[in-house]
Amino acid sequence: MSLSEITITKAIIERFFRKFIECIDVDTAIVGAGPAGMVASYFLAKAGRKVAIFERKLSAGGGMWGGGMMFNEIVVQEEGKEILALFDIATQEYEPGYYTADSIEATSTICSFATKAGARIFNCMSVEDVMIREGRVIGLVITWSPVQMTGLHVDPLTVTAKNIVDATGHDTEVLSVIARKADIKLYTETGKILGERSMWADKAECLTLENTKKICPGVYVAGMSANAAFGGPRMGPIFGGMLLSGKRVAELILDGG
Ligand code: 48F
Repeated sequence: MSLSEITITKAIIERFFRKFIECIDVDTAIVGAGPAGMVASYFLAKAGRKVAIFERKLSAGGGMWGGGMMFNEIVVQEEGKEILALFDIATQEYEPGYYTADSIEATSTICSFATKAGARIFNCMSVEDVMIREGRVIGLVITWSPVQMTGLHVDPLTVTAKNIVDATGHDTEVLSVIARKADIKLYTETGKILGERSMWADKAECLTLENTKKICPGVYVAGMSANAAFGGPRMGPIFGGMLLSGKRVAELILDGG
């Protein structure tokens, strides 16, 4: 049988749009496919929720591929190791309480579990704005990342979601747009984004979990974005907090809290 380029083209276009149209109204829309966003999507999809992640970059995985300073190993503590074990990711004890994992195995495996559980990841799509009705964030405004990167004057499209998770990492991009454009007070001390503090791994790992919560009507924060929102420190290449935060935000959404 000879292959037709036109059939290949039609297959990609039709199958992509079928996938995309199923995700323009979802239970949970997650912004950012870093470790926190991907773990959250896995637990939500596994529980039967319709969940889509919008990721700016070509690859899912955020800051986990590069380990620490591009040495592609990550460190997790005991609780983080338990999450990696759920995904069958190998860990090795370094010293009591410190475990290492290959960052490529960890990132690719979590991505695989999430997508096989039914989470849809839309890569090369950037969230540039939100939709708000009666004080609640009800959706996201999305565009192709290359459109943003090249500054083309093209209007975006929209998706709606019952729950939105800002898992955009250090930059808290969803919250930043809410803070800039809407009169919504965030559930922080000042009602605004408090901003990330300097490195303190021990404190940051605990706070990441504490700070994983609803931040305003319709929106949760997870991962580094949670710490940045609530003024917590960064933690560097220890990833247990990110993984646990992803699981926690999924639990909160499933509990409706
Ligand atoms: O930064 P990232 O990995 O966030 P995370 O899950 O994990 C943080 C750690 O990687 C590390 C750390 C912990 O040890 O400090 O930094 O909290 O992943 C965030 C993802 O969000 C994407 C971005 O490309 C990255 O892959 N992203 C950010 N803004 C947008 C976005 C946006 N506006 N639209 C779509 N994707």
